[in-house]
Amino acid sequence: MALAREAEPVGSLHEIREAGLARDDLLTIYRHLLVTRGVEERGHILYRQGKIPGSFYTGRGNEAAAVGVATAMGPHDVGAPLHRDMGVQIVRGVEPWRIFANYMGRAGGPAKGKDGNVHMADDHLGLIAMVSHLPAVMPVAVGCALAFRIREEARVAVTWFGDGASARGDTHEAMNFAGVRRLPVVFVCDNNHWAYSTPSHLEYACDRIADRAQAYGFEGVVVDGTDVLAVYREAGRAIEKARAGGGPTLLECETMRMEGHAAHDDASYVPREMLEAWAERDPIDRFRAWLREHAGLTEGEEDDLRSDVKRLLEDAVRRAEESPLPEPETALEGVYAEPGELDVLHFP
Ligand SMILES: Cc1ncc(C[n+]2csc(CCOP(=O)(O)OP(=O)(O)O)c2C)c(N)n1
Repeated sequence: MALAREAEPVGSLHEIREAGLARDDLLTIYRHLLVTRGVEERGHILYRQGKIPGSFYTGRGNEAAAVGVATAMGPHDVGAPLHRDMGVQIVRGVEPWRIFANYMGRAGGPAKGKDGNVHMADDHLGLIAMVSHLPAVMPVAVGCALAFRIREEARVAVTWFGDGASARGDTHEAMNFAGVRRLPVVFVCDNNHWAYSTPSHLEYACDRIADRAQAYGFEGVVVDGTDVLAVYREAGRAIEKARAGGGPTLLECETMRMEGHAAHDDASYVPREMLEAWAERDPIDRFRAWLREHAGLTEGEEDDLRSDVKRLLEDAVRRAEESPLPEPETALEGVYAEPGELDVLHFP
């Protein structure tokens, strides 16, 4: 029996207005979804052209989960998104050209050419860089939440992890400590049903990963991660609850990894019927249909939006390719934070 609360879908425009979103905000969310997918599609082309070293990851299928949560964050909150959460980078304001530059190891990327793919962060936008040992970032986000508590700042930390990462010790330690101290942190699980080639039933034995929240002393919620508005509403509730002193929430976004683990993986171990069923619930198609039905999205508006995004991405690729590779003598710059950088609010 599941212990976590199962979130309802969002029905009407009225309901979403109550949750604080005007029509323009809805169009911005749609734009963010399109940019998120567009960045990853363009990136994949650059990868195939041999312009991106290393590997290439996408979050196809997870766009609504990432964009929905990030839209609910406040400007001074911090987030630690992972490799399926490009939408968080986009919503927080990382310009696409800098993402392409990061992919290509150029000096203009957030990692300034010192790291590649989605290993990037802009601390001025409240973003913490991911590392490959995925849930290792969760105690870091909990540490941010503890700092907010000690400094009496009304800020919240949001930290993402996958179904596979949920089995690691760092996840337990982060959630236990956050629960004990009732810290202002939201744990977001992107449950995309696969951890590389390992399916859910070989990863955890409870019904829902969010069921575990009860054992840590806080609320667990499961939301359809392909429904951007439901994700926004539930993330908003969790974030504002944390800000008000109500402690952590574990929000499990149910999604599907629609592509291989990374570009080198054809995901032949994933049943085709499973992919076909989830393709029917494509998050961008779903939101477009909702906007047409409930917010009067017209074809003209959609065309304008799409050509605007296309232009943005073309300019972004051009600008990233113009960005130089880093100079060797900059290798040690920015590796450690300077004391003066440690204690500043974002968006000062
Ligand atoms: C400690 C550790 N073990 C293995 C890996 C290799 N690895 C990277 S991502 C991944 C799967 C992670 O699965 P999940 O947490 O469900 O996230 P997903 O990739 O499905 O979004 C693996 C095995 C790693 N990066 N770190």
